[in-house]
Amino acid sequence: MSGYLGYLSSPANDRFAYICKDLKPPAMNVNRKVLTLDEFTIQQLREFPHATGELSSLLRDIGLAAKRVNVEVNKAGLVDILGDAGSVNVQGEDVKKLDVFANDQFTGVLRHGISCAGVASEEIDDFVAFDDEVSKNSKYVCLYDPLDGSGNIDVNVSIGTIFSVYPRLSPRGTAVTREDFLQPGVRQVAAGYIVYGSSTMMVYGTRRGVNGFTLDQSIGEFTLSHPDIKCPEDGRIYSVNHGNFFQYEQAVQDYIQICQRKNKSNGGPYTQRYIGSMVADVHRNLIKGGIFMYPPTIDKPKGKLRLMYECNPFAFIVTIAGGRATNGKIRVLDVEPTELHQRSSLYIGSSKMMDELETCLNPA
Ligand code: P6P
Repeated sequence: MSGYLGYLSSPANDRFAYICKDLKPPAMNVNRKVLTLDEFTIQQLREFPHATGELSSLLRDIGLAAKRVNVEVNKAGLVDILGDAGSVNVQGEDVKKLDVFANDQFTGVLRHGISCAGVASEEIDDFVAFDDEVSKNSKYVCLYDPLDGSGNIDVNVSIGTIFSVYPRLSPRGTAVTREDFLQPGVRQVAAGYIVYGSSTMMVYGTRRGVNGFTLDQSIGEFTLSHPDIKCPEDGRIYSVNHGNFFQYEQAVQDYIQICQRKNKSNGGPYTQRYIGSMVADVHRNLIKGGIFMYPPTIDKPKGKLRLMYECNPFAFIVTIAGGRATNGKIRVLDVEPTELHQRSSLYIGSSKMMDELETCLNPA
């Protein structure tokens, strides 16, 4: 008897017995090779024999810090047991605010790596020049928001880390300078984020593309789960804080109402989705298609989000993936920064949705 035996019930009840003739047993994918982040970055490096490996090493460092942060974020719900920030935990250690803890993790791995000469962080007033010889001779600087949306932790909403990598401008062997950090986003060599959500994912883009890695807790490694991410050209999700509607300029109100009026006959209906955690909102739109907006408001006329470590990294990733990002006037990536923590308005997402938005913002 050839074929693949399906069910086999007791002889007394052959109603459930069937024999699928000529079906091959499903191919047992017993050893599907799942690339870890380390393997992927090394594979990418092998394809560029002249590369120094410093960027690959930096990305692996970020992955290590992200795994450490993930452990603490997952415990955050237990803060009452572990003690709130400022208290002392059962090991007698001072419990830090999670964003301070996250900042320490990313700063620590980068300081002790071989690729980063200095950092700037949402948690630190000024940039930090690493002063040991190896770091001073390193090629890159890194800017990050170590734990964006941390206000959502105590209600168990997804939060994230956002990072941006630039080649330094100052000579290697010297301490980095402010100019190394105040570069337009178009000069980034890599940017990415970690979303600590229903699963923990690290997504990063280089000029070769955007790839997503999901943390496999069973082996403690980020594994390639979303190769070559492309931002859908169109979408039906718009993300904006409606609570600020009457603070937005008229053109933004007009676009929001275009979204609200979408139906089956004009490319809709659209759905409004706003988590209030940028990493979660932009990640969803990157995967499913959509537009995320944080326009200027009366209270925040320059916008709320930070240019260097929120807007620029996402603008780089989404642009590499085929989408677009502007501040309402020009590409975010082309903004010449003047301050480390300067704010920017942000419109980012699927190119066709950005086209329609721009008919409102910049009518012909
Ligand atoms: P609002 C979180 O505080 C954050 O910086 C982003 O992650 C998020 O997109 C935005 O602020 C939400 O701001 O004013 O809508 O609550």
